[in-house]
Amino acid sequence: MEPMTLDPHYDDDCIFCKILKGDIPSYTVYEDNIVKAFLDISQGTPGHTLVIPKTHVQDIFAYDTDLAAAVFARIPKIARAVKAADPTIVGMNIVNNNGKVAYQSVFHSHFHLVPRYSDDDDFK
Ligand code: DGP
Repeated sequence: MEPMTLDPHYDDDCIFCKILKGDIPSYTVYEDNIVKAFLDISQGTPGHTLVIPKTHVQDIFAYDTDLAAAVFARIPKIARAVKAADPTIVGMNIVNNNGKVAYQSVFHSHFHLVPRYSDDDDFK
């Protein structure tokens, strides 16, 4: 696949665009020319990370094919890096909500990487 260049556009009312512009601080986990990964402000489990495209895309329905391919290709790599950071991570939920009815609360597409631990309550 040819390396993709991104000509980002931002929505002035979008919290995640503000994070991309550096107007709101975030704890960056990974970043390149296409995506930024940062810790979710509300940690479902320790290490809960959000992966977002570095341009405003409202939801899964709004991606063009090239950007979708570039973003999706990065998710396993970032998931592996999060998992490698802590040997007690034994699994991971990857969640993507689209639309209010599907519990999307920030309307800039994002993928939740939620690490799972062997002592998570669910597994006791
Ligand atoms: P969702 O419900 O799928 O749209 O998830 C949105 C997530 O975004 C939610 O888990 C909390 C997180 N979030 C909202 N505002 C901020 C913020 O300002 N900084 C960070 N790091 N995360 C945020």
